[in-house]
Amino acid sequence: MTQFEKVFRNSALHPKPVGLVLQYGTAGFRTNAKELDHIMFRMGLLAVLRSKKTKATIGVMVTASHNPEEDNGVKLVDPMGEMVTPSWEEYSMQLANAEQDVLLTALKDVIEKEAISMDQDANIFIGKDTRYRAYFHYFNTQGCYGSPTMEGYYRKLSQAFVQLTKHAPNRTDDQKHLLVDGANGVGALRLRDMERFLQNQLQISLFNDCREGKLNFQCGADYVKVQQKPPQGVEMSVGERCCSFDGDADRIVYYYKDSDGCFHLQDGDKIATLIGTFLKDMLTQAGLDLQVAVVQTAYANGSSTRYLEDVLKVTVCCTKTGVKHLHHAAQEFDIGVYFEANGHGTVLFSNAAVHKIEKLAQDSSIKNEKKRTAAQLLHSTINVINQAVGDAISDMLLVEGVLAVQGLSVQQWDAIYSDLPNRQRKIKVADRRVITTTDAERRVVTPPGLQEAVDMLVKKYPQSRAFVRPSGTEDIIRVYAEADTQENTDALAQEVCLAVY
Ligand code: NG1
Repeated sequence: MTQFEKVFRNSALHPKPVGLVLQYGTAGFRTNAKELDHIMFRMGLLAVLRSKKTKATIGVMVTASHNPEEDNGVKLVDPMGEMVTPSWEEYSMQLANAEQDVLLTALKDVIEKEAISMDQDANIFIGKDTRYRAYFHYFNTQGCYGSPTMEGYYRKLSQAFVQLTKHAPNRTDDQKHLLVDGANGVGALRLRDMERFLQNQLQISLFNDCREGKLNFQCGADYVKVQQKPPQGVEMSVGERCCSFDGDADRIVYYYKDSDGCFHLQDGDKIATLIGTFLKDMLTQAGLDLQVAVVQTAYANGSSTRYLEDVLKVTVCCTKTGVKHLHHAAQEFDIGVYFEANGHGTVLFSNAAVHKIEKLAQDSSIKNEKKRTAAQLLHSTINVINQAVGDAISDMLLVEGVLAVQGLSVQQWDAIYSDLPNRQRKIKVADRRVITTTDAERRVVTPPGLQEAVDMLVKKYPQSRAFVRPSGTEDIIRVYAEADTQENTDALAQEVCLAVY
């Protein structure tokens, strides 16, 4: 039996429901797990072709990130830990949506277009969540950022973190203490394993740690960000620093409760601002002329963008939602800090920037102590970061390291700027593709008239902004609004929802 005959026969065991069409969205295929059997089989086939083409290991990641437990998803990961290149997203849709009788034609079409040698070996690495992703991206970097094993990951990040804290020798136990909500996901399991490498420089109280409770249910970074309230199961005292991972641990948000019981959220925008400020400071002290840029999406709070542009004076760019877009934009700069407001992100250093920093950090002829320290701090910062795509543990250690070195409390960090009140809403629709957008998803193109309606509503409220876009991961339309007060924000969000219906 030929290879193709085997594929044909086995594909019949994973039949595609006739007529079902699925999109490769922001983060691969993602929907109710019941609809994904044929998709998993076919993505396996495509991963093999991608591996033969690149002559490298390709990742197949099975996760639905922050989605509820009944959903699942799959995406392909390229050899450097990045999302698969866009032209292969097209192939994945051709394969996924081919009816059974034309599946082999679709497969042979990819082989021919990409001139793939079928004699080439293929290597596939499969990852899954508790329904497992972020660490997997790190492993798939083939050793570029350190030894590609779990222990290699723990050691590299922990050592860099401990190096950072050596520049903050007088931290109290309170300053070292952090409450972590693991969202009952893989990040909780990994953090528990990793703690022993942190040499007591971080004392973690872990909640929602997979012992009981459901993945992402009333906990996790998405819940905290969207609901703007603490997760269930975390006992926080006034002023205590807390953070939440999402289910597959590629997002993190921070928060605390003040003496009036008010909840304060430090989301991806605040994390990007904290890191951007620190990097600019260190570069100035080290006398290094490297350009820092911050990449955001339409969901970035308007106050954060204003602070970054007007006070910090760094380049800010806005891309479409989804880390693959931010990652790509951040690669254009010496140092590109990118975070989605929901806490998904990392920092990228160009090879030239890494080289300059390393050279300076190792230069024993530097007499100026401030300069030498800054170069060493920058060097440890590079090592604490998972540049493959970012993950919650690496981002947590980076934030903790920066707060320690800068001597900042969570309240002082929060006070760098004040967020504008904001609200996100979801609208269920029959077909989200009726809405198309432009300008990094900030303006609607179709249906006609909708953008004009949104523009009129926005004019009613001070300091306001609103936009409407189809989700790339769920069958919904998302609405975002911000304005001077929470009341006005909620009214604006409601009015924009009505304009969409
Ligand atoms: P969609 O569903 O396209 O809005 C969501 C998040 C993205 C990104 C992806 C991948 C929001 C508003 N959107 O995308 O930022 O994280 O999921 O998980 O948070």
